[in-house]
Order: sequence, then structure tokens, then C-alpha cells
Amino acid sequence: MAATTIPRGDAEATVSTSRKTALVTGITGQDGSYLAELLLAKGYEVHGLIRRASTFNTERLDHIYQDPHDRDVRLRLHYGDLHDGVGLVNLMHLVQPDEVYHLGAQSHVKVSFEMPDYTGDVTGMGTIRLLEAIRASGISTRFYQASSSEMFGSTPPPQNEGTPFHPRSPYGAAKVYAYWVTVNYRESYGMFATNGILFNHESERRGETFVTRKITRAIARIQAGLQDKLYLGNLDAKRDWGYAPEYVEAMWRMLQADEPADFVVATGVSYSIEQFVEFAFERAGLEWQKYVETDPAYLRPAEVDNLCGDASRAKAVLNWEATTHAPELARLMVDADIALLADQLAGRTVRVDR
Ligand code: NDP
Ligand code: GDR
Repeated sequence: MAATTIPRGDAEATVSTSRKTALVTGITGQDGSYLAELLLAKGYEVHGLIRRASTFNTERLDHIYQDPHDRDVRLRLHYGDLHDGVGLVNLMHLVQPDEVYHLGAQSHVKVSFEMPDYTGDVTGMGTIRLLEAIRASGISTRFYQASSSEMFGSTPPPQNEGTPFHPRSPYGAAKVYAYWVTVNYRESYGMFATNGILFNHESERRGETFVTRKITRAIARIQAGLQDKLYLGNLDAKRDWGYAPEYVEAMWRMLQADEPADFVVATGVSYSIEQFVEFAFERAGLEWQKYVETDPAYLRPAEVDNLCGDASRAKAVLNWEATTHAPELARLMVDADIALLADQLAGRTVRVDR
């Protein structure tokens, strides 16, 4: 529970709140937006770190945005960046969170080959900057690190918490570093620091350049006559795809556990990219072979061929289990992209600027 500064008209007053306070990095991303919703629904005061951009970058949060001038505001956004260590210390002092969910990252694997130095800095070093900010501000908080199945890389499935890491990209390597510093701060300083090793999870809010959303978005456009072809890279790789809203629930449960530990979060079933393509095109009544072409530009210098997680520990300790699997996920994402495009074409999606 934190002492927080709440605006009251022109004056500011520091008040003690009995509700829990959470700080979320990466709040503007897919997972950040679902997690913010979940925490607000649970009665938390939620603070999010956002980057300054020349355009609005809070679209995924618009539906839960609260005007900072209102009374009893429970969602607050703060400018900052994972590069800016001093800013992170100041933010910890200001917010004094009970729980920190560290989701911010350069999260695109292919892009990490093009921006390896930047990815190492944000995705790897960003985690230690945040952990140091917690230490420097002297607060007692619980810490969640968004670790990834990409850390397993070429180690064959099924992958669980004891599986050795063999990352296959600068992104995967940066996440391995972040994983180990999280373990290290738990062991060195007794922090309640936990790694959620999440396998791929998708949704209608997934970034448009990840393969599932690229596919479902293209299907909507093909159906509407706006696009003829969908160019993809490797169709043979297999992924264990789950549904993002279920995965943020697992994050929260990790920070409510009695002891800090590391957890794999996965469905336990994997499908190839080609299978996902089939599920998705079938939903729209389209024959995928007519539209999908391969373009070597989307191949990676090294690929992760097969990920399939064993989430038994999450089931046993957190009572968490995935319920949505790839075929259903493909259908719900196709339906959402078709509906979204229809709204856009009809002029029904008007963005309300804040
Ligand atoms: P997104 O790419 O959708 O979101 C990433 C977030 O990080 C965005 O809010 C982004 O801000 C923010 N960010 C990027 N760079 C910086 C920076 N320099 N300073 C501050 N914030 C920054 O990712 P997801 O929501 O899909 O994933 C959340 C986390 O979980 C990531 O760490 C990802 O690596 C990890 N993960 C994701 C999995 C998945 O399948 N989705 C699986 C396993 C792990 P902006 O909006 O301004 O770009
Ligand atoms: P991934 O997700 O690399 O697993 O990382 P992505 O959707 O980018 O790729 C999945 C697989 O699809 C193949 N692929 C393509 N990928 C993209 N992006 N675009 C294409 O055109 C394309 N064609 C084929 C890829 O080669 C790959 O095999 C995601 C991210 O969310 C990470 O942040 C997270 O840590 C991991 O999931 C778990």
C-alpha cells in the first residue's frame, strides 16, 4: 500500500491509500493493456511507464484511460524510458509500488537482428536498470520479469523451468540476461523477484507485425478486396500459441504466490505457422494457397524451430491453465480483424484524443 500524490483541482495532496499499487512498464503494449485492465478490475491503482512519441501511442489504453483531473483516478501514465535509469529511480520514489510488472522491451525477434545493440540495451539492460531503481529507492516491492520461451531457442520441446537455454537471436540472448539478473536479485538481496517464462500469446491487440496478427489482418483486407497477397517467411516453425488475456492472469498470480519462483506459461500444444494460416483462412472461407507467398526477406538468420511448453508448475502452484488454443485463437482474431476493418471502412472508428 502506498502514499500517493493525487491531484485535487489545482492543489496536490499526499494521501495514504489502502488499495494496492502496481507499476507496469510496457503498458502501451499488448500485454500491458490487458494487465492494466485486470489490475483495475481487481481494485489496484495502476501506474504505467510510457515513452514520449511524436504521435499518440496509447491506443490500446484508450478504453480505460482516466482523466488525471478526475477524482479517484486509478490509472496514471508517466513518461519514461528503459534507457533512463535516473528517471526510473524517481518513478519508484513517486509511485512506491507494491508490485512491479516489467513488460517493456524491444520485443520483435526479427528486428533484434537488425537492432542488436539497441535490443540488448532495452530488453536486457533495461531490466537491471529497473531492479537497481527498486534498490536505490529503498522500496519493498514484488517484481515480475517478462521472460520468454525464446530463451529456450534450439533446445527441443517440451520445455519447462529446468530446460537449458540456447537462445537463437539477440532478443533471446537479451532475455536470458534479464532472466538471470532477476534470479540474481532474488538470491542476492532477497527480493520477491519472479520470471514468467511465457510462450507466444496473441490476441486482437497483438502488434501488427507478429505473424498471427499479420495473417489475420491480411485476411480481413483480402476479403474486403484491399489486398491480393500475403507474404510470409518460414511456414514450418512451430509455436505454442495461447491467448494473451489468460496469460496476464498468470503474471498476477505469480506475484500473489507465497514464495517467488519462475514459471513456464504455455498451452502445451504447438502448431506450425502453416497450420495457423490454414485455421485463419478457413474461418474467412478463403483458400490460403491462392494468397500466401513466401518472401525470404522475412526469414531470420537463425530460427527457433519448435516451442512447446510444459506448464505443470503453473498448474500445481498457481492453479493456472490455458483454455484457448491456436485453432480458436485464429478464429477469434480473424473475426476481430474483419469487424475492425468494417468499422474503419464505415467510418465508425473515431479516435477520441485525450
Ligand atoms: P509489445 O511489443 O506489444 O509491447 C512492448 C512494450 O514495451 C510497449 O509498451 C513499448 O512501448 C514498450 N517499450 C519498448 N521499448 C521501450 C523503452 N525503451 N522504454 C520503455 N518502454 C519501452 O509486447 P507484448 O505486450 O507482446 O509483450 C510484453 C513483454 O512480454 C515483452 O517484454 C515481451 O518481450 C515479453 N514476451 C511476450 C510474449 C508474447 O508472445 N507476446 C511471450 C514472451 C515474452 P511503445 O508502445 O511505445 O512501443
Ligand atoms: P516470435 O513471434 O518470433 O515467436 O516472438 P513472431 O510472430 O514474430 O514469429 C513466429 C514465427 O513465425 C515465423 N514467420 C514470421 N514471423 C513474422 N513476424 N513475420 C512473418 O512474415 C513471418 N513468416 C513466418 C517466424 O520466423 C517465427 O518462426 C514472439 C514475440 O512476441 C517475442 O517477444 C516473444 O518473446 C516470443 O513470441 C515468445
